[in-house]
Amino acid sequence: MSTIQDNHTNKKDPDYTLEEVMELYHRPLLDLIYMAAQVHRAHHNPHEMQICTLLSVKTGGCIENCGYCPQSIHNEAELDKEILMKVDDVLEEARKAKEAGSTRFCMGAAWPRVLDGRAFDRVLEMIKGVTDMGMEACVTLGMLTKEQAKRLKAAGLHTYNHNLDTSREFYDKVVTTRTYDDRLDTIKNLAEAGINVCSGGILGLGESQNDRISFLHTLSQLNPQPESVPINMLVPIKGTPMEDNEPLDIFEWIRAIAVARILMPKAMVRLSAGRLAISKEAQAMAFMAGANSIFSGEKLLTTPNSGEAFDEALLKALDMTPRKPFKEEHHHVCQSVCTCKGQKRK
Ligand code: SAM
Ligand code: DTB
Ligand code: SF4
Repeated sequence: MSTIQDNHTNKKDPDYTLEEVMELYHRPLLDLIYMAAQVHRAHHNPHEMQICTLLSVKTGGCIENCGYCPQSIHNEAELDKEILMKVDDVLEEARKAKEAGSTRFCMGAAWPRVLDGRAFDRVLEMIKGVTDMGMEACVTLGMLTKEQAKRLKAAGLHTYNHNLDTSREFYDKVVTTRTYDDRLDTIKNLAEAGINVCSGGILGLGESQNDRISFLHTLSQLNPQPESVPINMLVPIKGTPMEDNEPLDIFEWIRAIAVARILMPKAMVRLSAGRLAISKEAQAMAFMAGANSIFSGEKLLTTPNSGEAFDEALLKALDMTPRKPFKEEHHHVCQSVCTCKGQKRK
């Protein structure tokens, strides 16, 4: 692609070079938001917000040394560690989340990688149960092989979360027990098994603007592009090397969201960790810039989150409604009883 046009609505596959992403990123902020809003409106209903719920099904004790993470054994964060939850307890939480309006239920395990065995079998049961409830089941379990990805697919998994987190150039300032290419290999295994990939990252790790640009460019070059892109703002946690990080300027956060939306028009762009510290006005600006999904509920994995009351009031004030569950959407399209479990979603 040689030129950047302001109206991307006719483009099938935006394919920006690093230089073009850089040019985009540095545009006047309100022009960038305006452009992102146009892309957003061409691909999504701008009045709908997808509500997702997170549950940590296995907490703490992870051998990776991610500098931001309270669950790493290398950090000294205060944490209630928990072994893998029982399937029934997880499904009870999923039921509550569905009642509260969630359409996606994400289960996280503090594993560096998936190991075959009873624990993985139990997670497969959790996925089946959540899928049968009509919710999108998503898991984040660390690295995995192609064979394991196929088993997740067979269990009905909708999406797997595996973040690139930051740029390749900055990666070893954040974690050294694995490489950027390890992350990309897992993403490749997921894509080859036909699983939707949810991949995003964290802003505020101490990275530069160029790191954010490089990170967003790499994400957009994944083939296929991620189905969803979680944008986390660092939650600085006592006992981690990042506890005293300077908070990132909120307009940088919005700028990155707008660029993510333009580069990945069809993706769900999800405001993930860090919303508790972000004003409702800034969140509304992020929605204007193309964010269309949030994690709701009192808790993320281990840290507090804006509760349902806050989110309900925010959506009401902005005249937005929660997005419908994917099964219902399919019923609406085919007008018949659906047996495809949402796999043939329009
Ligand atoms: N172990 C799995 C892995 O690393 O892929 C999954 C769990 S991990 C907790 C999921 C994501 O949560 C990380 O990739 C990171 O983006 C985000 N995260 C963890 N701690 C965070 C923090 N303190 N602030 C913001 N985001 C955080
Ligand atoms: C993602 O990118 N953010 C979510 C989800 N994927 C798994 C996790 C945020 C975790 C924030 C820190 C915590 O609560 O432990
Ligand atoms: Fe935390 Fe995941 Fe890193 Fe483990 S691999 S320390 S759970 S972010």
